[in-house]
Formats: sequence, structure tokens, C-alpha cells
Amino acid sequence: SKSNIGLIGLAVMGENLALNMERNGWQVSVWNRTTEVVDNFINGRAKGKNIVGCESLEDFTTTLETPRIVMMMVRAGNAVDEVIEKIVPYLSEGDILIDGGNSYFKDTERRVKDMYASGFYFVGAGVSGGEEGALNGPSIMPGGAAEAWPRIKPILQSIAAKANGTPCCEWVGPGGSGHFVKMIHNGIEYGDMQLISEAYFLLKHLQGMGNAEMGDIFARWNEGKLKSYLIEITGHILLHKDVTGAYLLDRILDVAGQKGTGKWSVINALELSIPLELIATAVFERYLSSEKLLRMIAAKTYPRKKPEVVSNKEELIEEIHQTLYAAKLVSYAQGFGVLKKASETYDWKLNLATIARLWRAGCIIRSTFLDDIAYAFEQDSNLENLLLASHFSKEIQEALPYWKKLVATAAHEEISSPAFSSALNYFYSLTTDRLPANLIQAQRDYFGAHTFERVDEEPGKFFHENWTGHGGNTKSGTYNA
Ligand code: NBP
Repeated sequence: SKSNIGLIGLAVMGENLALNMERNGWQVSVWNRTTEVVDNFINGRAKGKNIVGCESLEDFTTTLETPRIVMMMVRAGNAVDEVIEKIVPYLSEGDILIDGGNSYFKDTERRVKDMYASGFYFVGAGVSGGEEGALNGPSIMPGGAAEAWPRIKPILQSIAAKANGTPCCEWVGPGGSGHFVKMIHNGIEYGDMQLISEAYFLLKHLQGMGNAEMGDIFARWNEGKLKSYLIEITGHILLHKDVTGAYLLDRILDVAGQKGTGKWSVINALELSIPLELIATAVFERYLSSEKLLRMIAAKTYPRKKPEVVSNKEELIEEIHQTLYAAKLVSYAQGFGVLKKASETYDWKLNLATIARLWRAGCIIRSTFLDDIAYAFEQDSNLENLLLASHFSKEIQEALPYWKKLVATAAHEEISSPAFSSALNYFYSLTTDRLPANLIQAQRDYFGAHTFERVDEEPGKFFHENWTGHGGNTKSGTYNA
């Protein structure tokens, strides 16, 4: 019989997705550029399963029921275009190509258009959950040619993670929107990881706490409003010992790697003129962590006193707990702000509640907190900023006394907590109706005749002042880049 779906690319993600599909009752054909990989899979983990290994792309396409559904799990970038180019001669009109890799959304935007023009339906689907998610149920964020959705929906929803029975796989929108949403998911993941790392660092240095005790604290936090996969695994990581019986975490070099999706999130936030400071901080901190040698030299130039242990331990733990929550909320408020602006800019009509629900299970940022976010957007689909939702404003008000105290203590004790303080400053800037931007406007007008609006005049009326008495009357054009 013919296969229901074909999968291209048998690295860690593709292999596990194929097994997931087969387990859910679908017959799967597989192809990989390096044929040996196919053989190893078919004779290994796929043995005895309803999975058809193919040596050539031509064979692969003949084993599929038509119209065909082909999912690619290859490295993002040129590899995707190469596979498309190679497979298209064997496809027929109406066939569907899904790119499940971490492709850049603008590439997906282009591929959806080009494939439409050739009579094919292209879908860019973000897949999150790593190896385990791919096997047992990832979060899937498909977008692109909407015609494909009814056909791919049963397969993708069957393999996706379920949150209270609902699959974490829903249609996101047109063009590259699925990959954009996945990109922001990853950016948020960077932010969450940075925040958790700052919490760990403050527990360690403001209390001199050991790994076992911190592991217990994270386990406890995982039962409350911070309940999430990343909090859970942090608890496990803290307690993990290597073969010598030492805590492994203490032996891992403090240099963080990255594959670019955090950076892309920030670049796109800059392009959309929307603040995404917390994620930007997380990305920049990874860069700074990589400058280990420079940090070692600088540490000698500016020797640091040992932080003083904060006396009230339970209070400090609560300060960190509340700060972690509040700063995380700021990060999500910024992330969803970028999604909202992207939706308007690219006319994607994203449903932010649906997106929050897609992330409740299967993916790395899964958490109970996303239920509250979904609820907030359900109550008000035009919500300007998550911090304005009544549930969250109560939470922030509760956290604020702890949050500002902790940021001040960390600063005083000379412990870096850039994301905690960035979040607090965003909160202060957001919640004031007078920023010092009046001075910036004055300076811009002073040196460049960039003009300004006045509080005592209509908005949209621009003025130029002859600040020095010898300037001309010629203004610069008013526009915002
Ligand atoms: P990789 O990102 O390491 O990609 C390896 C696969 O791409 C292999 O099957 C390889 O074939 C194939 N490939 C390459 Br490289 N160049 C090719 C080309 N020119 N033509 C055809 N095939 C080519 O694998 P992965 O980690 O499984 O990730 C797959 C996708 O899923 C990526 O886009 C990744 O960003 C995304 N993703 C990964 C994770 C994760 O946790 N790893 C999670 C979520 C999403 P070969 O065997 O012949 O070299």
C-alpha cells in the first residue's frame, strides 16, 4: 500500500518524527541524502515498523499516495532549497511540501509564493520539543498555504503533544507566519533560560546555597505559578552528579552557545520597532559569556568583594521567586507584542490566544502560565500589552516590592542580573506617562533640526526652535525609521 506521508531528513528530529507518525497509525516513507542513514534507520529503530525506506527521491515519491504530503526535516537554509529543487520534478500539482525545520520566516514566505506559482502547497511548520518531543509529541506551528491544512491536519494533530486533550498544533496563518511564531517561541526560550540562570546565580551567591538545596527550591517552584518544563529540568540539572560523584553543573564551562533563533527574534523586533529588551539581553549575555578570556582579564582589573549573605533566607527565596515570575511576564508581554505587530505588518491575522495554547505542551517553554496568557487574549483579542490584563496586573503589583528589592540588592552586592533589571526598567518605562524623551527630542532638534511636538499643542504638529540664535529655519524631514 502507499504511504500517507513522506519524510525527508533522518537526523535526530526526522527519525523521531517518523517513529511518532508510525506509532499513530500512519504509513511513512523516508528518504535521506546520505543513503546509509536510511539503511541504518530501517534496520535499526524502524525495524518491523510500517516505515518504507527509499534509496532515491524518485522512488520515494512513487511510494506516496496522491496528492502527496512530504515533510522535510533538514538543516535550515540552502538545504531546504536544494531538496525542493530535487523533488519538484517528481511531484504533481496539488502536492504538499512541509518544511518542519527552523527556517527563517522570510525564506518560508518566498517558498510559499514560489511553490504556489508552480502549483504546489508549501507549509512552513515550526516544530518544538527537541528529540523527545519529536518522538512523543511536539508542539507544531504550521503556516503557509491554507489549502494544505485540511489534509495535513489529521496527521500533524495526531503526532502533536496534547494539553488537556487539545493538540498543540493549530493553523497559525499565511506565508511565513508559522516559522515566525516558532522563532519568537525560541526567543522566549532564550529569555526564560536567562531569567532562570539569574535566579540560580542569586540563590547561590546571596545565600551561598548548595546545589541540593537549590534543586529542592526549583522542585518546589515547579509546583506553583512557575510550573514549567524549564523550571523542572533546572531542578534535575542542579541535582545531577557525574560519574565521579561531583555535581556536573559546577564543572560545566560558563560559555553559552546558540544557533541563531534568539538573534533573529531580536533583529525582527528591531525591524518592527517593538521593544524586545529581555530577549535581547538574553542573547547579548550569551555573547558576553563567550568572551571568557576578556572576562577573566577584566575580573583581575576589577576585583570583586564576596557578596554578603542576605540574612533572611526565606524572604530572599520569595524575592527571587516573585522576580522570576514578574520578569518572565515582562518577557512574554514583549514577545507577544512583537507577534501582534508582525501580524498587523504582514497581515497574518494571528490569533494570540491560539498561539499561547500551542505552547502549553510539547515545547521547551511549556508552562501553566500560558493558560493564563491564552485566557487574557481570549478575554480581549486586541489587548495592547499583557501587563494590562487584570489577572497579570494583580500579579505584578504583588511581585513589585520583592522585585525592586532584589534588583537593588543584586546591584549593591555586585552580582549581574541583567534580565531581572531590564524587565524592571521596562516596567517602569511602560508605566510612566512622562519619559525623558522630551530631552532627546530637544537635542535632536538642536543639532539636526529634527523638530518636536509640544505638550501644549495638537499632536502631529511639529516645531523647530532656533536654539542658538544663529541657526536657519530649514527643518529636517519628519519620519521615523
Ligand atoms: P540537522 O539540522 O543537523 O540537519 C541534518 C539533516 O539535514 C540530515 O538529514 C542531513 O542529511 C540533511 N541535509 C543537510 Br545538513 N544538507 C542537505 C542537503 N543539501 N540536501 C538534503 N539534505 C540535507 O538535523 P536536526 O537537528 O534533526 O534538525 C532538523 C531541522 O529541525 C533543522 O532545521 C533544525 O533547526 C530543526 N529543529 C531541530 C531541533 C533539535 O532539537 N535538534 C528542534 C526543533 C527544530 P545527511 O544525513 O545527508 O547529512
